[in-house]
Amino acid sequence: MADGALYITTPIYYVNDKPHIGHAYTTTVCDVWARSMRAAGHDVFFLTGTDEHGVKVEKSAAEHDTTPQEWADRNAAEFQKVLAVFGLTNDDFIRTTEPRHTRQVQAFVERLKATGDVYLGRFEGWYDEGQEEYHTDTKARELDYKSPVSGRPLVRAEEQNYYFRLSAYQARLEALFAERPEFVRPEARRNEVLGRLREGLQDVPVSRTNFRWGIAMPDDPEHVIYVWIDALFNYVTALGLGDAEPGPRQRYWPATYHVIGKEILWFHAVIWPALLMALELPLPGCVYAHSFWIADGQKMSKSLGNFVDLPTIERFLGHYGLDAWRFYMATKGPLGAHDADFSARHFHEVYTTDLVNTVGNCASRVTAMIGKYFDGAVPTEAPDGSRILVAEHDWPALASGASESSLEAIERLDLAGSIEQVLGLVRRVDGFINLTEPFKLAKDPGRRNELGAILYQCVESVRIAAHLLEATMPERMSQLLEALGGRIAGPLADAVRWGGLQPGTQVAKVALFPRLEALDQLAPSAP
Ligand code: ME8
Repeated sequence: MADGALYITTPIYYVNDKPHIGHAYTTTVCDVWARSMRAAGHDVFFLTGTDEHGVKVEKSAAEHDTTPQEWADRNAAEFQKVLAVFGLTNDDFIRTTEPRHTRQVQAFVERLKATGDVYLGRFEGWYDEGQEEYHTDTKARELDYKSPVSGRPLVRAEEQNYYFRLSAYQARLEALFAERPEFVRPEARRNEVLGRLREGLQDVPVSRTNFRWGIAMPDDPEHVIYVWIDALFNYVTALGLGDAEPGPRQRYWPATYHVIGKEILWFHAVIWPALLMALELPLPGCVYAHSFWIADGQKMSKSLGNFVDLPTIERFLGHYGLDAWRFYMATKGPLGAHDADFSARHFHEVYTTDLVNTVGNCASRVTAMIGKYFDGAVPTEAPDGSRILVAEHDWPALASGASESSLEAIERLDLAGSIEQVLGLVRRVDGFINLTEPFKLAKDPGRRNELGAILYQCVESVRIAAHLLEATMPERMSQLLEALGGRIAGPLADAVRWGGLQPGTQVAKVALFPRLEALDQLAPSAP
């Protein structure tokens, strides 16, 4: 991964929909990564925001008897509320109706007109009105001339528009994909893009005349900049890259990760890099396209009304707590090539197995024994100067192995893999307690040093685990670190170094994750 400043982005969400699990998910994934990278000592910028222009917003505003701007304001506020509810630490929230964005989009498009990459021309194609997207003849045939999202017929449309010369970037895009296999992840998504790229690229419209709610084309205000082009630029306008004086945020470009859902991959993996090439700007490190949450085995859709929406999520938060929600998102979410099924039963199983029985139980066992046998003062690991190797467990090596693997995995955005390394360490501590039976040793005053050594190794491993899990579960892990005498300042690699916990430190007994009844329905009104 690149050194220095790091930059992670979510898609900017349409304001004509209410926030649901999908939006919360992508933003939470980025948040866990951003928190981890900050903890590791990097200079991180984490961006999210809202996509506020286009026909859909214009239409829904009219349906709600209000202006597009007011409608956008109202719904952008809903999305901002989500950030607080989920404890998200974004550094900025960009709205495409803000002057800082519109001004820079116009400047970028003007530059593209000047280079000849944007030109006025005629276009005919198969148009998906709901998605505001054109399909090629081949693709339209494959789709049986129906929208893959709404199922409504594609319409044959012809327009005089400004176009972006995407076709001119075919060879450079092919070279990009060949040279940088990590540019699109996961692998299955990359293969899909490659397949479509090989069919050949056509130029794409960058302006429309069939709606008004958008950014005017420079020097031709009859034309409004196509909402997708407007939206993609958010990633650089938030950093001020289109301004005459780009300012200090330009150090974050290029983005380390653009995290998106798989349905918007083409725009991000092909159109966006081509636009950047045309503008001679560096390309992002990786476009990461995750799969979808489905609910109780079915695709979530408006018509089925089975979106896991904000009120439903709030019931889970109220019952299990924010950290449990974030843990479930991070470990069981659809980051890989397959969709993930959200079910209340599965959520409850994961909560009980991993949080109550593993992390919570281990932390409370270890802190309770130190309370009972050492009056809460951390014992000495090796009182006679030599490390006691009990039951062939080399704890410093085990802990540093787990830390390194966990940090490596999170850099690759493998959240589940990163967390699994830490859970593995915690499970080993539990197994070690069962094996060495400190509660029996405690009865023999002659084995006090051994007892102390065992408990030191356990509590030090738990402390290291707490640091590594803090990006995912900030509330409970900071509570645990407080109980273990406070967090160690400095970069994560130092905080997780073996031996950080000083003998004599007072630790308090903790109860992190209470055993709970199952919340067995997704929605209060579900049958
Ligand atoms: O597409 N599972 O905005 P959008 C997981 N404005 N993630 C999901 C999901 C699901 N079932 N449903 C949605 C747009 N998402 C454009 C983007 S970017 C320059 C412009 C998440 O409001 C996922 O990240 O439809 C997906 O890509 C995004 O929400 C789409 O949000």
